Amino acid sequence: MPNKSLVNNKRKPWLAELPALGIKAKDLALDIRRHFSYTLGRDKYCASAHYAYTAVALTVRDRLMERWKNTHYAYEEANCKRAYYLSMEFLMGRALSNAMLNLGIDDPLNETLHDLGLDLEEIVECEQDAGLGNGGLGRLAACFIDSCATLQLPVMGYGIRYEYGMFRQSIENGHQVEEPDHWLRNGHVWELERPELTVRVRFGGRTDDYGDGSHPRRRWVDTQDVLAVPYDVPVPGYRNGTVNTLRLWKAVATDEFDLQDFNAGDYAEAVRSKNMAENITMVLYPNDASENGKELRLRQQYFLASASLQDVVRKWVLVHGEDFSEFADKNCFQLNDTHPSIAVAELMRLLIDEHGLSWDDAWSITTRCMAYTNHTLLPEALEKWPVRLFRQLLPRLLEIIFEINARFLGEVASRWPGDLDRLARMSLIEEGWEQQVRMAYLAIVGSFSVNGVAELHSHLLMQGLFRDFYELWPNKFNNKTNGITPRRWLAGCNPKLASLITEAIGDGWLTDLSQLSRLAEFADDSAFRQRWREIKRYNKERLLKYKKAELDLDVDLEALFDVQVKRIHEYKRQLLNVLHVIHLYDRIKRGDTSNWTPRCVLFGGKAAPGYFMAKRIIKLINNVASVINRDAEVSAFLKVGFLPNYRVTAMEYICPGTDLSEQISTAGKEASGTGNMKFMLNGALTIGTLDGANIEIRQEVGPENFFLFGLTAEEVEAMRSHYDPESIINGNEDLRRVMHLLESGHFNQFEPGIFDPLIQSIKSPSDPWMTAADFASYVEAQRRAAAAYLDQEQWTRMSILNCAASGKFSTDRTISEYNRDIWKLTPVSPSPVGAQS
Ligand code: B1N
Repeated sequence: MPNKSLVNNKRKPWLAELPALGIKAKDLALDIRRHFSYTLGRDKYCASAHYAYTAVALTVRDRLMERWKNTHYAYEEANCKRAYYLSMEFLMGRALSNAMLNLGIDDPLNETLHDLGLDLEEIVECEQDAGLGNGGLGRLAACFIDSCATLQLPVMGYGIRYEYGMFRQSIENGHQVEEPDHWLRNGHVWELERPELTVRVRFGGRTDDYGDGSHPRRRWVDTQDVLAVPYDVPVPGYRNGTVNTLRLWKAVATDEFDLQDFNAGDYAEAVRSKNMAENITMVLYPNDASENGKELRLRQQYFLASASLQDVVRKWVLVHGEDFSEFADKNCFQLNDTHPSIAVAELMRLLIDEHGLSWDDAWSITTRCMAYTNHTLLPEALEKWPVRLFRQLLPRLLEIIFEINARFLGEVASRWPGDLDRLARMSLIEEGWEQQVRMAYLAIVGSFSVNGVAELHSHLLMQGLFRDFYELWPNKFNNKTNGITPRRWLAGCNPKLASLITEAIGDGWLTDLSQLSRLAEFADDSAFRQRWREIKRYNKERLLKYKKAELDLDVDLEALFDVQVKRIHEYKRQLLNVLHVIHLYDRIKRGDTSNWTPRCVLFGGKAAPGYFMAKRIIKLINNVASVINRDAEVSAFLKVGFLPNYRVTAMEYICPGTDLSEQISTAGKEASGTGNMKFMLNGALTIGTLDGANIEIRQEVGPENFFLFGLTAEEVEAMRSHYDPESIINGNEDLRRVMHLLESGHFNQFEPGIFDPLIQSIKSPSDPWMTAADFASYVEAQRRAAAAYLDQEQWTRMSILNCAASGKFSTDRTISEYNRDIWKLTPVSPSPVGAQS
């Protein structure tokens, strides 16, 4: 424990425990006013909602603080094994309502705010999203640490405190425009700076030998160092007294860095080098499931890995001295994709260079405490770093990687003598015009566990991408199907549905989502169905109201709300959805509208700023929407909207109001998906391919409650060699007409040619996403969905059954499996607040 000397010191009364803070409405009211006046120094002339929000947040934070401390004490005293979730992204969203819910002070606080004349909705809206992630991978990390706290597992998140999170998206003339997200501008009440825990991270320089002949040692010298300052964010468990920690690192220049130049009179140079250092944590790379490939990104990765490992190792040494014999029994690092996988080499460096361990001891420790999760099979997302860049930026780590590789290839050679192809395939170093380090292989070789994020995905890893490694170490590989936290994604975002469910089956589902299965019997209760429908309708209205400013659509609440929100990516096939929308438009214009189901098709999602095709898809969606929405003849049948700036908070409004969830990626490409789970939990039906976790969703809910279409992953691969989209288009009258409308420029009358790249990609025999191949079966599945929706009683039944079958997709289940199979931690309960006073 860092401040050992301060603990149990009876002569320091200022360290004595405080009595617990009250959580009654009157206690809360007093604290809110106290923070407003004394902490923030505001008065009756400053009635701004922002300061009211801050005062409320501080009042809630105080209650977290005491539980946070008790949790810390409990872990120290239990001397327990711990796990660390290393991730370049934590897409946390807002914290206030979540903290209120998890602390169980939502009711008294609502009452307080009402008494104080404050509007809760308005207060909550003052909070910026902590958008420190791109999409599924970052949000998964956030759901994971929520579940770890709820399960009382001693797990800490380690990430980066980006000054600028995910960019804000606006739409101008149908195009995406990016604006910087300076989310810290008005302060961030949920973080606690801990400068006393600052560590030093090294870059550049060179290596040399020292030590004597019998003990040759390597060292890393002449480095340019950067300081890593931790900012801790509390992560409350659900009503259990546990508050875990998310530790985010900020890069700060060292003092000597600028002093040298400053004293030499070169002020500008001094500031420049300061900026260089502090640039490391300036901005989140906005690419989802694709490579970033920039030097600054590698700096970020090493910065995270090194700071986090140093933090853990320093604490270890404080308690155990230089005895690392039990380190691997007490610590486990879960690598969120390859982004932090340099941690494998960094732990070796720390143990060998800084703590004098032998290679073999260090390797034994490293490979017993690292575990790697893969999140994608897409080749463009598999990280490779040029050896040249490594040598320049991290020379000592490159040496270690070469040594790991030499020993590893020795092992491969002795298992498969003479198999040179295999050696080349499995080498951590890819040869070619430029040598590259294969980060996924480094992660696999350095870890005792490798997992995928859904059954199909893990299967494809073992049989495809990582087949050679699976043959060598079959027991390393496992599956952990993703999940979502039911606190944020049902209790928090859909309070009306949550109360109805609790009324029906009790509130056990909040921490044991499998209990939702008991809802199934209510599917046959027509009064229950009626209430279910009314809530869905209310949530649709709420969704439209939330987006009213940007989405000036006059939508019938009885219409089928058909929603696809996620990152814009070709493999996710927003294009296929647009083709279907154009097909519906074409039918309406032809007068083919008998038994029509009115629809409101909503899209949302950000395109990586450098991803041309994705940005063009956004433009197409907006142009198609504008043609359709302006056509009075179409109005009663179809509306189309693009929801700008999709983010965590937007999804909290969107998923409760959705009827039909679009999960239509090319089979084999979406590792898991998690949006699919959020929709299902909130009673949407899915139209989807057999991809990622869709397969398990369909298994859980039954094929009769899922609109399946499209080729399987196997069929996709089998079709590649003879894929002929032109003949598919010519053979399908519906698709032929849709392509004709597109090609005739109907949606870009004054912007000639802008959609040609999209049209060409659909028509190309090498279209990796095979959009045309799935069109007919997609349209047919959409017909089934539309027909099903006409029977509202039946649809509601299916909606209830979807929610009832979603229990598997809680991150509580996912995290229990990580813990059972990989981390093997014992839960620890802190003592209740005030117990020591
Ligand atoms: O991770 C999610 C999955 O549910 C999604 O299917 C998957 O696409 C997503 C590089 C990624 N995979 N890879 C990334 C993100 C940022 C980056 O810089 C890759 N994201 C996923 C959770 O398992």
